[in-house]
Amino acid sequence: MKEIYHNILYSIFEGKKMLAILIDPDKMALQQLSAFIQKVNLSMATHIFVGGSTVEDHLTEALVFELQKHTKLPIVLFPGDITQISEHADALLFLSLISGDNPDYLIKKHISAVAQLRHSNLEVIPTGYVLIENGKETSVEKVTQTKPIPRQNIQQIIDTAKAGELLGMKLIYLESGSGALQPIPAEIICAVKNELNIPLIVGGGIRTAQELEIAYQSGADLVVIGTAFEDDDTFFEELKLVL
Ligand code: 1GP
Repeated sequence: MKEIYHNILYSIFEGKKMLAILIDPDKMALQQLSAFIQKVNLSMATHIFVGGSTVEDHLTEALVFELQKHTKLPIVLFPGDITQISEHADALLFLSLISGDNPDYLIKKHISAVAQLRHSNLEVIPTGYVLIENGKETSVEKVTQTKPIPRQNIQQIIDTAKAGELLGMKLIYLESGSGALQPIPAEIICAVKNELNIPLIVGGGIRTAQELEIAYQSGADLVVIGTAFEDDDTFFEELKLVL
């Protein structure tokens, strides 16, 4: 399946919002997977993202291999590291952490990944990853040793996202961090969306149907939610009220 990006563009053209459910291989036991995925398949989810800041080697491969048996939804890798690349997925967000100044996460890890990607069938989607401060230190911050952009620096956030687009990235991902105390404010989503000509992903700290609605109404094309499902899978029921 090499149509993931095209289908994202097409959904936007049709005015359809997208939801990715994020599964962290470190937090999801394989035995729980089948029951969880049944709920995902019945929900409004359009994508499954797989990844985490730190994941034990081979866990991603095992999880993705199992996942593809249970769902027809596109499986998109959202890796914290090159050890999280699996051939069994459909696409890879080739993330460059453009809000930070750590060369490892801007280009070096990407160079290391090429040996694996050169002959791969994965659809590789270059993605500008923009980390925004949320009130507490997140694992992305710890692992990447970068500082998020303060949420009041709206112009810097806009310019960073736009620079990603001008560099040729195909998606911008505004990230508040997994388990963030607060999601990205509507004002920031709106301001960034107004400047971009490429799809906008928003994630981090979204725990209610209302927060999801606000993200969509502010301009997010695709929203990513992980923790809310990990903490309470009745959240699937709450989501039925959206859209
Ligand atoms: C994290 O944006 C994703 O990278 C999802 O965040 O786990 O807070 O939903 P949550």
